[in-house]
Amino acid sequence: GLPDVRERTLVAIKPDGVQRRLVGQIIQRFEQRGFKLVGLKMLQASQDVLSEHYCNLRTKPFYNSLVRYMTSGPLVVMVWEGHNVVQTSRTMVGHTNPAQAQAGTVRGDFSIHVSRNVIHASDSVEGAQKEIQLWFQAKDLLDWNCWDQISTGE
Ligand code: DGI
Repeated sequence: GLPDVRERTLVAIKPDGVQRRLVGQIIQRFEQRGFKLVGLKMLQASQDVLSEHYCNLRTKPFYNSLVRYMTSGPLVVMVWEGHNVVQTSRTMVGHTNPAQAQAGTVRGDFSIHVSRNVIHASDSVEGAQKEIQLWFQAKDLLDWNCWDQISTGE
């Protein structure tokens, strides 16, 4: 059958990634891999959105410090589209704990501690759908097609 090229995932560069000027390098990895950027914004997250985003972690001992970190500065939140993008993005991001993340992954290349691990990516197709709805309005996701050739209109 045909691959599902319309699968989407939510990726967020966390405040430490923005502070450390890693935005360009991270976006480059996703473009280079072949995924399509369909949504992008920079924002300072509210506690409300984060408590929804991390609702499965509310009982964890690190939850309060996680929310403090995630609201401490701007995030760059993106939606990427393409075949198998959810699973491939998780592989590109690497293990939650940077100490166990492979070199070549974002976390394995740019971080050393689980509480400052630079990037988020949805962990399942269903999770991605929920997260995309939480962070984006449908009108802010753009459905664009690759040009076969550049048309100048002249
Ligand atoms: O999907 P992930 O971000 O890889 O992992 P997750 O959903 O289990 O946890 C969400 C975030 O919570 C993770 O990126 C960093 C933080 N976190 C997870 N486990 C720990 C943690 N933070 C601290 N300080 N200690 C932890 O054990």
